[in-house]
Amino acid sequence: MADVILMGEPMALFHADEEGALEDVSHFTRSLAGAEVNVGIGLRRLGHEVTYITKLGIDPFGKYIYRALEREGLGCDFITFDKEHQSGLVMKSRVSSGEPVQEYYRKNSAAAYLTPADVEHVDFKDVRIVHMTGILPAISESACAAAYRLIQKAKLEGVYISFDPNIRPQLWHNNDVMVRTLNDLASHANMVLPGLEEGRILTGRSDPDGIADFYQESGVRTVIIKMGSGGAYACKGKERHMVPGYPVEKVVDTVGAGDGFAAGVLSGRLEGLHFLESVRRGNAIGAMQVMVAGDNEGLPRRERLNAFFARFL
Ligand code: KDG
Repeated sequence: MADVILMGEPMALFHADEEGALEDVSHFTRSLAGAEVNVGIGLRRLGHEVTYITKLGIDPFGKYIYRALEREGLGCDFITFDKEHQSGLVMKSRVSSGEPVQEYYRKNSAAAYLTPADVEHVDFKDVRIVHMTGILPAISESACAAAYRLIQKAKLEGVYISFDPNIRPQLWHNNDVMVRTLNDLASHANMVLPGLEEGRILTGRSDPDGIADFYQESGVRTVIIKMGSGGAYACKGKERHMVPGYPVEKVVDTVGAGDGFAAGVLSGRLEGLHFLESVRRGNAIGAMQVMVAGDNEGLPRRERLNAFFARFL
């Protein structure tokens, strides 16, 4: 079985070929998106085995996504096709610096029909990490129930649980429900990876120490707060460290940076790196991801990662 299990909604991404408002662009390039997919790709490129659980529509996008996941080497045994619902799509504007606009077409998508039954037969033998984001529970009640079931099973099996809140307010019908659900899911995790702004929204605390206290008081041992170019505030038990980020020549597109960070931290854990080394690797991969367009195109294989670190020796 795999080192890591991920469950989420992969989407076909239509990325504008030119800058400008999405309604003014005529040509788009298709690629792959989805927070959990990005983490899975990042881990695979570093040589780790990943099982990915989802539901796709039997449509050209679903078939494209399935093939792309196979090509990246993700384990697809727990991907099922749904005859009645379509695969999710996302359109993304092209920017030459910073945050693009993302427009989702994912309501009632096949993945929204994931249920707890979809995780019932997943084999946890040799699995070391379950990584989850706050996107899956946002897409439907049954997907949220599936997320809870996966966490419950991981806990029963003694598997390490990592949780990235990845808040998407536009996918929730109610802000209070979003905050309550994400904090409750987080409280079951061994490690929580909020961005600073996300942490503020979810905890009502403004500073990194307050955010870390909030999650640690709910039982989470490791909290790493992502601070963009500033690096990450890494808290494990009583240890707290600011781990500086890496300089980036140009921030082309910020999407996928947090997923790259998670892939770095999780791969470090799988390889037995010291906690702070893992956080450094997370910072490095986050920096590499923001320097290119695309949601996962900047996630490095081992040689590129080593070459990146070598620049700072
Ligand atoms: O974290 C980046 C992903 O979230 C992106 O690839 C797609 O926005 C997306 C989503 O909701 O999955």
